[in-house]
Amino acid sequence: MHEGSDDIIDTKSSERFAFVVVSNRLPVDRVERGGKGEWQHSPGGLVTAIEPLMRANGGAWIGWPGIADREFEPFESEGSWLVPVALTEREVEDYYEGFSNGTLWPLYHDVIAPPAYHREWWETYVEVNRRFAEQAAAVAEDEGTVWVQDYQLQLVPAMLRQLRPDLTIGFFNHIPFPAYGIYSQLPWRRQIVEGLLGADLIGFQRNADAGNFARAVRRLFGYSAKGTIIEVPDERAGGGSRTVIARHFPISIDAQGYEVLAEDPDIRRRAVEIRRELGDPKVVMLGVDRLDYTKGIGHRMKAFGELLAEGRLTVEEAILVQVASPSRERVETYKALRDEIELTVGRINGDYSTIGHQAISYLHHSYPRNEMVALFLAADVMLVTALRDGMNLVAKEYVASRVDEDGVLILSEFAGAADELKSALLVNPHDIDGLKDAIMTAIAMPKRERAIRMRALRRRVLEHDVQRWSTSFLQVLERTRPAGAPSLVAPDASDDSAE
Ligand code: GDG
Repeated sequence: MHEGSDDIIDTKSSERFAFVVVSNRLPVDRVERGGKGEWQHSPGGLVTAIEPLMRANGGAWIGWPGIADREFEPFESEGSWLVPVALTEREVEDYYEGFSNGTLWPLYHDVIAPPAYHREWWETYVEVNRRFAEQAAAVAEDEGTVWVQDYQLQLVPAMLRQLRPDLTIGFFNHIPFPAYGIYSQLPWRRQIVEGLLGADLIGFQRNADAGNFARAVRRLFGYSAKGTIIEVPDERAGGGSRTVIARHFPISIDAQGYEVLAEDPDIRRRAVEIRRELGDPKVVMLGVDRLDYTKGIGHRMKAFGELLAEGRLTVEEAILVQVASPSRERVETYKALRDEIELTVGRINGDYSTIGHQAISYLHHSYPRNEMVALFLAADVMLVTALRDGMNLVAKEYVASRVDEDGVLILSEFAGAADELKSALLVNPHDIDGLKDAIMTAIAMPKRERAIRMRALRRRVLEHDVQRWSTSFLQVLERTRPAGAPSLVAPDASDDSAE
């Protein structure tokens, strides 16, 4: 945690960096309390993956600090040089809540909710992307590497290449890339693809996402896209072309970090205590999601509600704990979703709970990571029923936490994680009867089968952790660099992106 940057002496504002990460949000949040501001470190998967690289290579991180209408000087935090990008309240509304979360998010998640197309939102998206690109151009060293993250910044690669053709540029898309039949709705479909093609390497979660992108390139521009290689005409190459690679690099978690927490005696005690507080039911089922319409929270509640209605389960034997962390609360669709979910919880609890036993324990809060791990350890069945999800880190966190090799993961085939976690019980969350059967199968699964499945899942997650993800991405990116440019990653680290 840092004191207000106002007090930090800016000694390095003209310094430039060999490695620059650009993401919508910085790895810290600006929090203002009682007239005093401070920076709070917000450790997520991406931060854990990228911080060691930052320390080793002298990196800078460019992003919005999470508060509108404020300007902050760059400052140092946990070995990285942080460069806050200022956004006005109107820009937050149009670029972030509007175009990113009201247009791109639903479109890229297969129009589960209808995307809104507003020209003012698009114009602000272009302006804000330009600001991020200009910041990156200002802090990247000659022939440096810039890694741009996610759908909020898809125009940055081409804008940056225009400003700084000497740079090596990577982009990673954390959410799905939809099939062309859906993508083609976007009035600015050419501009976005052109923006992404400014990168040397474009990473996706699933092979299918990379394939959808390559097809969009062929349909919109007619460029040759064979396998993972796309040839993009380049004026600078004197009528020749540049090569852009588009392939999948499934993101992961700090698996070891979760294991360490899961071995902690305090957290293990807490897991036992949670079960007791829930009334020691035979079966604890758990869902942990941002409160988002892509996560299929309503679908799993419907399935559970029907099992109670049919008497296949009772509240004495099973409880569903649903952590729904608050998310994008100013966006209309999210307000409506919250109402809908809370109505469902109220109905199911009203119909089936008893004085001593609740059907659904619904928690609309964020919890510290320790508590999450205790919940994972307390849960016999983990429900990940996303209707569409780039990866779904929660599925991997559950698996990494189960050092006891117990617990059953029910996983939607529409989550990217399903490509890797094949020993889970895979479900189609739209098929409510199938989901109900999977829940009953999970509950009845013999201990031996649970252990066999969990061991296989754990092997995958522990071997393919987030460190491996970032290393393999940067390794492939490095191969696109001109010979002789300084290296960011050790050459012997494994590249498993094509698995
Ligand atoms: C996007 C893509 C892709 C949630 N509530 C709490 C909490 N969390 C943590 C989870 C997990 C993370 O937030 C959520 O990650 P997911 O992958 O599940 O989903 P998105 O937020 O939609 O993430 C997704 C991801 O980017 C990475 O590329 O996998 O597909 O949509 O780490 O544990 N953490 C704590 N308290 C909470 O209440 N501490």
